[in-house]
Amino acid sequence: MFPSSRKDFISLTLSDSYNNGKHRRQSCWRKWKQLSRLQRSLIFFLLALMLILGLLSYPSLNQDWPVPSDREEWLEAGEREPEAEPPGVRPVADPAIRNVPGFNKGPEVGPPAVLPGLLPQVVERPQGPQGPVPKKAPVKLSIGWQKRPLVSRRGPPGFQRWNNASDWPLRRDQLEQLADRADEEEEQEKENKIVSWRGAMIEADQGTEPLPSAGERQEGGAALAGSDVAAAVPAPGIAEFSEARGWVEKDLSFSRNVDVNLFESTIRVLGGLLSTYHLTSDQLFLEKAIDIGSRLMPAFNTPSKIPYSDVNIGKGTAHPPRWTTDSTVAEVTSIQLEFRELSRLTGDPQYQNAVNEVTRLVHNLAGKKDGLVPMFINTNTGHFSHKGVFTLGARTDSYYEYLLKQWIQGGKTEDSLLEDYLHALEGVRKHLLRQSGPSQLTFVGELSHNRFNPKMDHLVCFLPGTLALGAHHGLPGDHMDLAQQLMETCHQMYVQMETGLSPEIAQFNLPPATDGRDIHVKTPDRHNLLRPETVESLFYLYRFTKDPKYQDWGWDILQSFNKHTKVATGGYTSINNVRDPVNPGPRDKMESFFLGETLKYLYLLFSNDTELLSLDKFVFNTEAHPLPIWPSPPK
Ligand code: DMJ
Repeated sequence: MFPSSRKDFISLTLSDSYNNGKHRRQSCWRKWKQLSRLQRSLIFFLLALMLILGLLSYPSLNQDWPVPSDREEWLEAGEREPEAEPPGVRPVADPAIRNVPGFNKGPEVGPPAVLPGLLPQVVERPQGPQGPVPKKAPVKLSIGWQKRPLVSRRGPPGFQRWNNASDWPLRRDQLEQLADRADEEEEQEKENKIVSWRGAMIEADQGTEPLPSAGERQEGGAALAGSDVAAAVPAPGIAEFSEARGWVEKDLSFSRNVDVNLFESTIRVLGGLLSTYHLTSDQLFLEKAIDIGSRLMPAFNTPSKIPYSDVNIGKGTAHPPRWTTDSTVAEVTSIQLEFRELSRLTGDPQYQNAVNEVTRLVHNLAGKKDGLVPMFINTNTGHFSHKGVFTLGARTDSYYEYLLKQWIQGGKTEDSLLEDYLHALEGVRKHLLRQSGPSQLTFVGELSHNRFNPKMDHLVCFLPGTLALGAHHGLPGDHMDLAQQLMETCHQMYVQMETGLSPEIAQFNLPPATDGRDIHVKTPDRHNLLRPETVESLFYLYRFTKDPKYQDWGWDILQSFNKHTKVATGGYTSINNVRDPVNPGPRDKMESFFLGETLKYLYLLFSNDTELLSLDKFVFNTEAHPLPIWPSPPK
């Protein structure tokens, strides 16, 4: 045998060798042994310190740098776009959809209930006491950045053309007007040729789907993408809907040995199927909804009744992620609209009992800060974990959204939901709301162990829409005031970027700002995933105020998507860098929510028909799938 020094020599000379690791380890061990006791103790101390610091910063790290998880693997698999748009495919937003009788036929529901003493369906002017955020002067931006030219179009003519479904067929004068614009439309329609639901469609061998560029296949997730997007075109009679229906009937089977994420499967698949059922009255979609809903139920078999994140829908087993027994608060509190609706439709209370129990537990839970919730909850103890970080962004966002929306869904009778929602808004005003410098943009930051962090996820841009929805349903007028201020901020998160597209996360300057900029973006946060939250809120704000500036803002965003994220061979892609219009860094990946949500909200934003999925008859789940407001309160 060679003496150890000989081995050291060999390990160095064979540094490229595949088995060089063993020699390197031996060499390290030898060096370690040569260290003095003091040196070794010092190294131990430093390692222990790093470990403790690492553990302490886990919640924020976890948020900023999400660890790849089963959920993300599922999403990765489920949100791919096609290699190329098949020939002859019509865009989702094809105006023909507007010509389909029954497109807007939801179930007959009674008039929405009214909060005593407050008028519903009226957009109230700002009134009453403001929160800690002082009334701001009109935004006047002194940004040194390159200003993009303002495009002042209110939606593509193709969208406006069918702007009142209930008035179809159009009156003669409307038709004449339209004829005048025919050329312009033809031009425009080329540009607006978006994607068909086939864009996320599954090949005959279900369970695989093509990726945009390489013809690569991705296992799993096909059902998620397919159901999410099928629900974007629920118009019986149009070719693509029958194709989608055919796929659901023949190929969509949930009898598969696969782990799925409870939340994503609920909001996309269950929500999509329930919504399609309501829009079409086609029993097939209800049957499929019952199938997937029942298969997700094992997630609730936990010691605390707080569901696990993952379920194997074939085996009927559930488990938390590999690295923790925690679930994400937003995930366990944003499945209620769907499961409650499933119980109402089937008459089987098991679904609503399971999700109502989660709501009850969270309602009574200690560890909130003026109604704001931490990001994690433990499935064994049922208690919040990693306390001390409060955000309206990732991991808590839709908790707040579903408090209001469940209250609306149930006919505004479940007081504890409204209490929690109003209490949380107090918490937002008290702890998270600030104004940036120099332009006084109102934004929602984060609180991390009592330290304010002026950081806002794009995800938070759901809030203007939710606030406006609450005001529409009778909550105080200052909710609408705040909604409009936050809407302006979300708009600025787009227009201040060189591509006209928002980054995933924005950092706001707190006054006094030294460099004249309100918004900064950290390098790892410069991506854009084609998210819907801003256009979602624009839709609500436009519906309730009829202020055309919201359509203009949405139109500008669509133009920017077209300019920087459209893929020549078909579909759209997430990009790496919203600050670089020359090379935005296409990722070759299109999330299914771009079709299911972003395009749907743009479509609705550009329509002037308030009866198109009326907000007095429907409540949209967090994946933009409309579910009916119940005609009578829940039992
Ligand atoms: C959607 O899947 C849902 O809206 C969810 O609540 C969080 N955001 C994504 C899209 O950004």
